[in-house]
Amino acid sequence: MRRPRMLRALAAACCVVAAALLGVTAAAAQAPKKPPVKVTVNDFYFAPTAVTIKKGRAVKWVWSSYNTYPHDVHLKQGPKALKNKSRFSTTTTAVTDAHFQRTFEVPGTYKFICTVHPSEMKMTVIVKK
Ligand SMILES: [Cu+2]
Repeated sequence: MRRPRMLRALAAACCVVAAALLGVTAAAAQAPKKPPVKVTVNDFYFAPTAVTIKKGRAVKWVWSSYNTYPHDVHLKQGPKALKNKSRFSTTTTAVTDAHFQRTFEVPGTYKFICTVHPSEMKMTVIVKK
């Protein structure tokens, strides 16, 4: 009579492990990583000029292949809690064939400009909790 009880206990332990594994899979399936929001960098505008995302999501700036002028992405103003603000600016300009992607973990309002065309090229990213 000892053996079946042990087998039952073993089977139960296996179920617990299986459930835990399934739980991990289910949780991953419930929260798929959303693709980055695309913003195009054009002569002489960002499109769209306003993006609202939930924290944890990324924005990807993609330079248009039609551009004939250089542009960059520069964070002019960000949330107070944001550290390492320079991470949200490109270090060089590009005309075409460039992209710049950043994930936004700190909620708040982010104001971007192109430093080559600061009066024309502006955009905002709003990050919600
Ligand atoms: Cu520009």
